[in-house]
Amino acid sequence: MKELFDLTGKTALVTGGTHGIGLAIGILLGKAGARVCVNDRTEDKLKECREAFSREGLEAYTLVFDVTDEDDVNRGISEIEKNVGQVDILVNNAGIIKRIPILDMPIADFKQVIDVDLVAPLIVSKRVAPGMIRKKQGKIINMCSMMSIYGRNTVSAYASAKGGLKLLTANMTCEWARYNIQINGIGPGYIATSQTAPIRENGHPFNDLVMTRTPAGRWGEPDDVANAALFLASKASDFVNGHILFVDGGILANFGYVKGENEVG
Ligand code: NAP
Ligand code: GCO
Repeated sequence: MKELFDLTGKTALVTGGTHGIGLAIGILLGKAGARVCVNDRTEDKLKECREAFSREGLEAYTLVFDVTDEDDVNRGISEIEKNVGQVDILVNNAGIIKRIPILDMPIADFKQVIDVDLVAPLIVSKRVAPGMIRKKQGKIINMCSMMSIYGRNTVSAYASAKGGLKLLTANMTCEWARYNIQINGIGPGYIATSQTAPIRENGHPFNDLVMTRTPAGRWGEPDDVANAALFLASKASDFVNGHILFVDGGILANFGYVKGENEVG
């Protein structure tokens, strides 16, 4: 049973994995035996990331590159291939959000979100996939979202990107599954990270919405998402492909309820 989730000998890259969901994923993949690489845009966050890994008795190979810059990505992946090994597990985790009403959103802002959340997973996957094809094995995990299937006020750019990422995951599957590469997405619900801090903290009303709309009655934690990533990175998911695994405490199953109607006991 342990072998199913043993990543010993595998090289994993978690983009933007210096904190939040990405850091939790990187640490768990490391605990499962993978050699874990993490990139970010600045060295200071990578230093904190190495310290976080070290506190777990693990080592992260960290490097600076911007996932939206094709030349930077090529340089970064070449460095990983030279110093660590070919990427066996790619987690396209890096992402941003801008919460601005459509009529107020500058086009440049919209394009920036699309670049990071949709084009960058394509750039990094395109650079990593040829090695996986040659090796006839690989795992690609695209960090999608509930907003891959739902919209909501102010997150048009983010939902457009994450919706596109859901179908990019499907198209990668159509073209690469034949090489024993499994390409899946994870759709986290509302997770307590710096990305959601503005709508979770200081009594923000959105916090009440999440707490009532989520049947589990809590915000998710980065480790909840990391557990799903371990499954999708391991042998246990070798026949799972093109799938978006939602990790959302049941929110997508819940149309909603009148406050108090389903309080039991
Ligand atoms: P986070 O704490 O903001 O982490 C996002 C990471 O991406 C940061 O480390 C950030 O680095 C990095 N990043 C951004 N732009 C980059 C670029 N151009 N090149 C390299 N790295 C870049 O957010 P999170 O909540 O952990 O989210 C991680 C992923 O999960 C994102 O794709 C997000 O959309 C998705 N997600 C989150 C939730 C949630 O509720 N939190 C739910 C669904 C999906 P810097 O800090 O240097 O900017
Ligand atoms: C928001 C949140 C969401 C979550 C996540 C839900 O503003 O609604 O940031 O977008 O981050 O994507 O799946």
